[in-house]
Amino acid sequence: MLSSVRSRSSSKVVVALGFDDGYVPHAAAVIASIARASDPAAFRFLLLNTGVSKDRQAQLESSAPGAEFDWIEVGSEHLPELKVKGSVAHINRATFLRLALERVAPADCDRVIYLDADLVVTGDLRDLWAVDMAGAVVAGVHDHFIKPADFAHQWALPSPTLGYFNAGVLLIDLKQVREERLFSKAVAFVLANNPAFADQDALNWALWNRWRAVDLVWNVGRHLAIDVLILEVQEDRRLNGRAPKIVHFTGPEKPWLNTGYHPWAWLYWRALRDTSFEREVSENQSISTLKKVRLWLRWLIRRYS
Ligand SMILES: [Mn+2]
Repeated sequence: MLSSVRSRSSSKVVVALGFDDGYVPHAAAVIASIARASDPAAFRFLLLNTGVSKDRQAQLESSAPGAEFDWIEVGSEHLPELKVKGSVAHINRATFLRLALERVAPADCDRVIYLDADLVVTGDLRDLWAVDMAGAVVAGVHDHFIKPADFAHQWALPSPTLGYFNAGVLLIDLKQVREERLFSKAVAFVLANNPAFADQDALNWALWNRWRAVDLVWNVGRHLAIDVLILEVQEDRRLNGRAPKIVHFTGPEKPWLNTGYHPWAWLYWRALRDTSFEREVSENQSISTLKKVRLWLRWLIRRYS
C-alpha cells in the first residue's frame, strides 16, 4: 500500500515567484489570480524571498487556500550580491532570485513555471504547464524591446534563430538547468558584465537559441495593451482581439502606483481584493475606491466603443 503512495507534490504544478518584503502584496495578488483561474489545490508555490516574517507568510498563504507553499529564503550562499545598473530603476535584487532556482528548488522539482510578481494570471496555468518543451531549456514569449540581432552582436553570439525572450513568464526544464549549471552561468555573466536588463539579459545569453516560444497570450506586456504602443508592434506579435492569459505590467508604471494608465489595471485590483493586502497597498499609494472604479469604467468604455 505504502509503495503506491506518491509524494504529495509529485503531480502538482510548480510555480516559483521571487520577491522581497515590499512585494509580498503583489505576489499575493499573482497567487490569488492563479487560484481564481483554476484549482488552487493543483499548485505548489516556491516562494523565493529575501526574508519575510511568519505573519506575512501566513497572510500571503491565505490568498490560495488548499495550495502548497514552500518558503525559500535566498541568502548570499545561494546567490551572490548582484548589482543592478542604474538605468533601469524599477529592477532590484529580487529580480535575480529566479537565477537561484538551480540551487534552491527542491530536488523533486524538475519543471517549474517562474512568474514575475508584477502580473495577473487570467488563464489556467495548467495549460502552460502541459506545453511540450521539445528539448528546449525554457519556454517563454518574445520580448518586444530588445532587438535579437543587436543583442547577438553586443555579446558576440551566433545569429539568433529564435530571438530574445522576456524573462517574466518562463516554463523551465530545471533538470537541464541543473545538469549544465545554466543559471550559474547566467549569474557569472551578471557578475562579469552587469548588463542593462539584468537577469533577463543573462538568461538570454546563457540560453541563446535554446528556448521555445509559446503563444504570446501567456505574457502580454504593456506594449500589447496600450493603443498607441500596439501600433508599433508587428502584426503577428499582437493579440489581435484575443484575451490575455497573463497580463504582465512591464515597465515602471505598475498598477498599484498612482502613475500612468493600464487598461487591465483593474484585474490587479480584483486579484488583490482576494488577498488580505488590499488596504495596505491602497493606503501606501493613496488609491481610492473611486480611482479603482474609474480604471474599470475606462476599460469598459474602451472595450465597447
Ligand atoms: Mn515584470
